[in-house]
Amino acid sequence: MSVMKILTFPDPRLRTVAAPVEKFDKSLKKLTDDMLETMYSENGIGLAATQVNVHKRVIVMDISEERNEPRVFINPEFEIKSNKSLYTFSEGCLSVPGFNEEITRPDQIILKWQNLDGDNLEDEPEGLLTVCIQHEIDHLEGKLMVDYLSTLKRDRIRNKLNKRI
Ligand code: GNR
Ligand code: NI
Repeated sequence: MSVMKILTFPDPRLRTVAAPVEKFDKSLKKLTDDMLETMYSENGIGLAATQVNVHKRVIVMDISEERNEPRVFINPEFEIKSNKSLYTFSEGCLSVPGFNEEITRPDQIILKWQNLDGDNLEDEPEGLLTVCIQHEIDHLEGKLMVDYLSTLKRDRIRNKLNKRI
């Protein structure tokens, strides 16, 4: 396994729309192992392939306290069950390091995805998983947490991150 380099905002490669996975082979398993190692090494709760410059529809996640429940979502999609119930959460992003921002999202969704064998799965998640999966699917669409903020806030974050190096 190996730790991969994470792209940071405003790297234009984070704006790439990821392509669906068609081959459920060994190299897909290796990618998810490397992504999990990368996520754990950065203490993240999720990681989208886009963030490691692989433009395929692959997400890894572990929202457990003990950090021993790795999950893999291939070709994930969600449908909003109801827009009536919204949830505001202070989100962080490994591609926007050092910033936490409150973001409001629908919290009743139907989630569909495939596992590493290509089996189709479906669930109605709750709580943190609902927030995290929407955050990660945004990455696969080239969308970032900062896109939910005002232009002023986004520009401030961009300036600070540009000055960092
Ligand atoms: O580690 C992460 N924490 C987090 C907290 C609240 C909402 C979403 C997240 S995902 C983030 C890791 C990351 O950047 N995934 O893309
Ligand atoms: Ni993120």
